[in-house]
Amino acid sequence: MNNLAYIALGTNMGDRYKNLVDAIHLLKEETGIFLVKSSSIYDTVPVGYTEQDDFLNMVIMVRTTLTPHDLLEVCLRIEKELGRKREIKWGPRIIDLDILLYNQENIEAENLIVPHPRMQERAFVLAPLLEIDSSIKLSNQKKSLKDYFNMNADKEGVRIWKQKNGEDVFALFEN
Ligand code: GSY
Repeated sequence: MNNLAYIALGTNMGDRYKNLVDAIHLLKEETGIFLVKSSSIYDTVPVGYTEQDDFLNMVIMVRTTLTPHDLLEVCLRIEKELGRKREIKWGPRIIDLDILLYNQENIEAENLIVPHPRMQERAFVLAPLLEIDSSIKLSNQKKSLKDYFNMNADKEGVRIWKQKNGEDVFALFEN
């Protein structure tokens, strides 16, 4: 289990909490994937195409024996298994599983770019990622991800989410 990867999860359709739990459960059942850490769950205002429901987002850190492409295959299979249909490009989704980082590798293949190309611009990715490792830095960037997060205008729309007695409760991410 020598490789360390970070995976971002996002959902804004159906039972969002169940979608996250189911996706993590299916990832943990895979041979060669071992869950090391998971962030809090965040309720986040949609970025890009804004005429859609709020998302739940989180990040997990896994150890894996899988290559980046095999890990991608697993993520795509689990998205499909949970009912994801790739219809509107930036539209609503049952579950999205994106590989953010794989060791310190830079991968530029047709179907996989790592580090994830837009991760520095997305507070809904940076907040949960920084919660797992606040000193994380991309190998090809001068600024730390914390610097990117602090510059990010979307961070107001990113709140830690929990349910208490069936009610949604929120808190801000502090770094
Ligand atoms: O890339 C993931 C899908 N996505 C999201 C998301 O997961 N969260 C938020 N807040 N906005 C988003 N816009 C897109 S597309």
